[in-house]
Amino acid sequence: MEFLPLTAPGSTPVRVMTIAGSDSGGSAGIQADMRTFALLGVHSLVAVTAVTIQNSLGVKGFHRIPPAIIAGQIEAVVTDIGLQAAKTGMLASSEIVETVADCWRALGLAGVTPFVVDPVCASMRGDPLLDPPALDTLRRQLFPLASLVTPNLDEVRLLVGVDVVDPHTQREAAKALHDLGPRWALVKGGHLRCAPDSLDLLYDGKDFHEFNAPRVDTVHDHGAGDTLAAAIACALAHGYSMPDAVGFAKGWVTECLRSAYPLGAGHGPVSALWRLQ
Ligand code: PXL
Repeated sequence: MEFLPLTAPGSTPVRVMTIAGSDSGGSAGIQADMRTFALLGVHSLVAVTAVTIQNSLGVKGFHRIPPAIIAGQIEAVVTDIGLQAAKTGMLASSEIVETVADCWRALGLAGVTPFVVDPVCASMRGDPLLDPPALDTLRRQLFPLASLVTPNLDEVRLLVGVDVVDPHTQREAAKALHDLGPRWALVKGGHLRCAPDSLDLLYDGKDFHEFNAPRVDTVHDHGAGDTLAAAIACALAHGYSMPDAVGFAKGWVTECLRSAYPLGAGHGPVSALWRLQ
């Protein structure tokens, strides 16, 4: 597959920020984002929103970081280091969603810096990672600032009430998501487990773009959504168009799924480490 351009040793690479939660098991969240950033040659900037207590069997609990600390992290790096793109993951509460949206606007990043919003609502096992009232804050405050939103099918159901079962309902969902204000909406088909392929649908209010890949048969898919959104943010940071960034990231996450490994007694992570082979 293609790779992103690398910077010469000693020169400053492209910077991308993840605004997300920590996974103590190292499979999803910030840890997945940073692995993808590093292996794509991108410098990781981090605003921690929550700390989960987690292993391969599930999320046992989490601590929300105070909003002022989250805003402080974002402001500190934006005003000094600068960034070419950002992505959000677990935002945990309505207050945190609002803080991130306020920061994005106040720092003059809205409409200027690519912003990928992955609306993480729950872990793959169904452990909640977002307080229910925060769904509305996501829809109303964060989505209108997003260059792209990347919900999976469970998140689509929660956000726009569409049950995606076929290509027709996938298009309906893309339109409903786009109506909430993001520049682009990506409806990921990976959770449609009866389908032989994993088909993601991208929509900008005008044209549909399809991204297909053979379904990778593995139970070790923890962090797949995070990895996809992280790779999209890296490609956007390099100036890719949205369709090209999604196409690149789809190839990346498919390779990471093929190299997924067992970990603990539950589900293991998708692995960006294949890039080191
Ligand atoms: O994959 C979604 C996700 C994002 N962020 C954190 C997570 C998870 C899933 O478990 O734990 C911190």
